[in-house]
Amino acid sequence: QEKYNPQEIELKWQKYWAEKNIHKTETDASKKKFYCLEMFPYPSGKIHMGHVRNYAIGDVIARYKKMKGFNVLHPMGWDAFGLPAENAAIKHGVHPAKWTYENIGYMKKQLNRMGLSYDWQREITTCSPEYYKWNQWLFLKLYEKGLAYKKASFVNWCPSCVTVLANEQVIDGKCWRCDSEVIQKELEQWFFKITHYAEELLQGCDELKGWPERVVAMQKNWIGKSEGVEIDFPIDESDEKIRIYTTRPDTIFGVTYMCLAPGHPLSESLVKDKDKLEAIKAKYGKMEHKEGLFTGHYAINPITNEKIPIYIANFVLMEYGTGAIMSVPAHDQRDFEFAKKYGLPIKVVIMPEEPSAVNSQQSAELLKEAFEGEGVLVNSGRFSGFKNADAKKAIAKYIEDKRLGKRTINYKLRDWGISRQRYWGTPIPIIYCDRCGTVPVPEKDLPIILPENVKFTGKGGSPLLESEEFLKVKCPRCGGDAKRETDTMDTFVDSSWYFVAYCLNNSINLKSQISNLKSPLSYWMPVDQYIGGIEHAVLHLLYSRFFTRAMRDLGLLHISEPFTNLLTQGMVCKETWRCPEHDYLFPEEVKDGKCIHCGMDAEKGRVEKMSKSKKNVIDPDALIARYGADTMRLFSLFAAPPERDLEWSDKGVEGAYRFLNKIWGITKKFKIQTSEFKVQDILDLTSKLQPSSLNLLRKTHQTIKKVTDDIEKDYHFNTAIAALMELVNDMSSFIPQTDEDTYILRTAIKNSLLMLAPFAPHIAEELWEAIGEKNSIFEHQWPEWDKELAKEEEIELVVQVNGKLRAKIFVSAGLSDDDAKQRALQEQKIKELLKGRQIKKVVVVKGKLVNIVVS
Ligand code: ANZ
Ligand code: ZN
Repeated sequence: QEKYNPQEIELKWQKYWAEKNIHKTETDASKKKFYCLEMFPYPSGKIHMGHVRNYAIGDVIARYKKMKGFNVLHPMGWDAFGLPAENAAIKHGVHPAKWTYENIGYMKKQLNRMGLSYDWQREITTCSPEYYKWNQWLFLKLYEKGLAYKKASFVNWCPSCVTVLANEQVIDGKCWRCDSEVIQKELEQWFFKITHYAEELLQGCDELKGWPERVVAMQKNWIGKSEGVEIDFPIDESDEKIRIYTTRPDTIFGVTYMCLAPGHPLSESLVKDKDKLEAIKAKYGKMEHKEGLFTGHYAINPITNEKIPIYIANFVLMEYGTGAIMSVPAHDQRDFEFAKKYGLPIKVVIMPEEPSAVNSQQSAELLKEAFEGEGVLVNSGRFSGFKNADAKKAIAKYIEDKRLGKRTINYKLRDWGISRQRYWGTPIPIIYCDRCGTVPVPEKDLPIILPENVKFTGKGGSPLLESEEFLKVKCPRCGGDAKRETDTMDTFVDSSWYFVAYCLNNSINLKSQISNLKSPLSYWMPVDQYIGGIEHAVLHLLYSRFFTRAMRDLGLLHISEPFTNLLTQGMVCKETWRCPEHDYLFPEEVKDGKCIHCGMDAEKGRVEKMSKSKKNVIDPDALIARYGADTMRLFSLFAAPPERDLEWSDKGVEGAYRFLNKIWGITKKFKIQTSEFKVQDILDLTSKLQPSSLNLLRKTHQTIKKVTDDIEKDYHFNTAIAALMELVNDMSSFIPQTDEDTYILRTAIKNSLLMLAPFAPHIAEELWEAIGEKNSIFEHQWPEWDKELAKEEEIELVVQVNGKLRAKIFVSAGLSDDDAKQRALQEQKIKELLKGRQIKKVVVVKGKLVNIVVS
């Protein structure tokens, strides 16, 4: 008998799918659609097990939905701009484009070798001009609407390399290249006004019913709505006022100083020593090291009329509230630390209500940290004695009545800074002219192509700054000499709308879709199921939600939320190994618990996320070469539910492989025994069947029900596969004796193959062909179950108390011992008998009886 040879059959079917174009999708308004999307990868070079898991999950969903009759869109592409390509250029002298496209070529082969059902016609590569042209077009549209704008903002700056650094290039506050201290420098930057949609993005969170709660909470938190009060503090001996924002007006009697952000307009006029101001600006935003600078000026607390010193502080953000705060060291930890550092007074104005907690709060001298809890106001004039929650309202009202300020709402969400001083990104379509100022590139001149011919030295910033061919341009307004913007866009821009681009079947033309009622965008959007890593819980998902709204307002989309359901898959983990001499070891470097290099005992460490640095990685290529893609897919789906972490186990992989061999063996063995027997009516047949046959028939239908339910309910592939394995076990121990028996077994085989197909598509196709089917298994419908046959068989269970028969109950045949015990104990008659007596022991004899032993 023929052996299961995964290499051979997998390549055969991959070729078949490609030649028959089986994964191609057409827009078809007469069909129900399902848009299944996995987060597209960065083409770093090779796929890793994290990708394998992500894409295996997506592929099962896509293939399953197709068998359920949906018109499925399942595309793939490349998040191809970004820093690593540029670093490779600096290090190895390869052009970023070459590096990127070579990686894409290799990774695409790897994905195809996994047997993923992508419609490659719709492939997107974000670094291609056909794609980034539309980044530029969207930028111009946002610019027209005032949703893209320029302002000064701080960036990481290495004074010795004279260049801007991305956050990833700042390591422990130092430059990654030269190790010198990184400072904050103010530069003009482009922003997208995501705050325009802050409230809508927040409200929309309540609609995200198909998202993990944790992710929704992270989105809300990031938007960070807070309600507070703006209050004007007059500057002493001046006509100017400082407007502050606080969420704690109840603490206003405890204000002992105030702080401005280094970039606050008043900072310039209040601080004489410009060097000192520059020094604190360079440390802007570093929350761990709070630094301040006394301005020499004072302000007046408008409620108490106390005179308080004005400081500049690096932890006060210009982008939040009003860029100025009133400082209450007794009740705010940051203010407390600052006050201790600069010897500023601390005044307690809130006491905890429980007397036991009061002692340490009584005097400012005794405070070891700020008291940020709830309590009652003290030292607060006419508001003393108020509960602080009430005082918040009362004081806010008082401030409004006296016209000292007003209630406001603030969001933590900042506008999205998209300027990057990098080469490998989308050029921002802006031209600077000495006469006309900032001029947007006319639509007809798009795309602005990234010049190929540039030098990568790694010194002095973006190579675009030195590219004459790129820089020099005629002003579109006056025709005079002008200069191009050299900043490129944050690569998160690319990934904020790629899911929209896939719908356009690789002839991306957004403009033609405006107000187009028959647009494929209105058919395919939103994405029905999005699958990806939790690391994107905030930025990528928020930016995509923002872009979807912006595109809606441009008349491109008819929806507001891009992703109806979101699945964040868990990590792939594996134990680590180290040896005293060679530190972390690859799995191949450990033999019989010893390091193969030095023979010393290797120590097994914790199970951790697979990573190159810990060397606890498995190479997908090697795994496929050994077991085939179907085994790799099956294992990664079977070992844990999708949203949980998955622990790698060689035994588990072996188990998956054995299972595939088993189903292979049974199918091959029984495929030729044709039976002339034809069923007219399954139920009519059941009365004539042997009990063993009837059981297998029942089991088949029960399994179809269970597998379908598990997939439908949160994609519980692990339990679905387990059920399928059980059925296959029953099939292998079944010995058909009559034609009817053979028929029942073949029914079981056929249905197992259909259920196996989304998980292990190649072997399913091969065996499908072996049982004489002519078309691809994926053109067949997902199996249905018969309600009667899928019913769990009921059996009678005897319940004894101290060995005496006391009751009989009916339970389903497959009931676990624990559940049988619970059912027996809950039986009314038994409950009464047990009243007041102590249960010593409960004995369960599976399928027969439960005996309760009492004193
Ligand atoms: C006085 C006060 C007393 C504050 C107290 C807190 C506790 P949330 O709730 O996160 O919105 N703040 C305001 N603007 C700021 C800025 N630009 N940079 C840094 N901090 C700023 O935070 C609001 C609180 O953060 C405000 O309330 C203010 O400090 C501070 F016992 O005012 B509070
Ligand atoms: Zn001009």
